[in-house]
Amino acid sequence: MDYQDILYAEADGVATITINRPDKMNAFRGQTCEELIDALNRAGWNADIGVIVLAGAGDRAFSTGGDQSAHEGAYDGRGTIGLPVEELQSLIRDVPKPVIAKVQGYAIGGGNVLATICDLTIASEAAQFGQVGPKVGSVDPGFGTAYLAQVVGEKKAREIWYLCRRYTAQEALEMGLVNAVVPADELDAEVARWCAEIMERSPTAIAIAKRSFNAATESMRGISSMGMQALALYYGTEESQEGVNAFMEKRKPEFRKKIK
Ligand code: 2NE
Repeated sequence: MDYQDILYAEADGVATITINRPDKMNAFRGQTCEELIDALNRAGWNADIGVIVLAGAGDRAFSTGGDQSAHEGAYDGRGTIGLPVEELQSLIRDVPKPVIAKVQGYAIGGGNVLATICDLTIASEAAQFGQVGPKVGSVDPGFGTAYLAQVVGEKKAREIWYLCRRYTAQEALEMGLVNAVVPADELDAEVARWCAEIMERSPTAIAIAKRSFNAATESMRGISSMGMQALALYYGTEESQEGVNAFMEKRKPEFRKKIK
């Protein structure tokens, strides 16, 4: 597959997959998801690869989630909501090797969900995390919500979703959303150090450990697919479209006016 939206590189047993849409803050469209799925399968089932790093191009964003400019109330590709996002999220869990999110800037919306699902997250001091769904007419059910609660606890996860605040890298570290925070200019080296350490460990033991961790939260996959079906219906409502339109028009959404 020729990639338009991502970059793919392999070195020293590490596959680095970079969302390469910096002008869109690395927001993903259908094409991006398809390419990420292809790249994750390529790296995930290559026995020479021991670790996968998921990153965003440029210095502003890891990813800010679904591309709102390609959305207008409904995406138009494969997958329940018109984006194969549940397949992408599942695959991060299904590849039998650790996936590390390297977060240098914003991990917002579906971008934060991708980072959350990754096995490990290493962040720069400049990174910011948060969910925006209820601000922009969306929600990421299952892995984005219920699994987040497994990671940061119920109260914090509900705060993150209901209030849509942004959190600093240090706050994300304190709530267990990231594993380490380093100065921006040390991020690449720190991620390389974690990868090198993992490469010294038994790949089969790690694969079994990953699958064992996954098994305990496997019911989230069912919540995700059920929830995506609901999300597809929600995207067809005026309430959701008001969120998308308000974001694109840079104004405050008036959700309650739309609820009859
Ligand atoms: C990321 C954030 C917090 C940045 O805020 P700020 O104030 O620093 O910058 P600004 O002006 O908001 O954004 C800069 C440019 O990036 C674009 C903006 O539209 C803006 O474009 P220009 O005016 O310069 O042309 N931009 C940022 N994020 C974008 C996006 N996702 N799609 C398209 N353009 C984007 C702030 O921008 C923010 O909160 N963004 C909201 C992100 C958002 O709504 N994400 C989608 C959530 S829904 C989702 O991810 C999802 C899911 O979780 C599950 C299934 C399907 C979708």
